[in-house]
Amino acid sequence: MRAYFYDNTDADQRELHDSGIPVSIEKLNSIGVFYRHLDGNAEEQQAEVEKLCIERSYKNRDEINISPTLLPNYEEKIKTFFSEHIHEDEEIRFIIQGSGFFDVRDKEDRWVRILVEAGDLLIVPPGIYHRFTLDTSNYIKAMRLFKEDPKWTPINRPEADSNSFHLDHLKAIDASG
Ligand code: KMT
Ligand code: NI
Repeated sequence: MRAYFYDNTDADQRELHDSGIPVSIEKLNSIGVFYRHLDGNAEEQQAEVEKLCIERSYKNRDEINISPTLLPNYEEKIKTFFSEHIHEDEEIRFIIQGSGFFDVRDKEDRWVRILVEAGDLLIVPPGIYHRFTLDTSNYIKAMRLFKEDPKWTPINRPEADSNSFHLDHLKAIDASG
């Protein structure tokens, strides 16, 4: 995992877009984003995932392979993933193979780019504006975890500006200083 401010250039979304200004894990935590790397082999990592599911009451999960050949409706999906959106549920993503970028908005509405790789686990809070893209390797396999039944519908910007989950998120990160 590596996090930094996005450089906002017009280059392809799959490029690094590294502004050269790093973002710390503490800063991610202050906007409600949590990160862990799960050590060990696949079995040990899976045991950690099970523990987290119990601690945070997650009941459902799926696995997704994202690449031009593996994901049905790839072009359309990749556009949807990269449209700035929120969800009304917390999202956990565990990266099994490959890599990609989650971009999340900070308190000042700047994009923070988070490079995730195999073994990385990210918790994205409800109501935060974010988006996802593959990097130039064009492949990621991720486990997506859900508290209840998968609630897929992303709510895009600007419709979500007045969404109560988004407003609650803004309040929560403001209170965290
Ligand atoms: C999202 O919310 O954009 C996603 O779940 C992207 C796919 S998970 C790597
Ligand atoms: Ni999302």
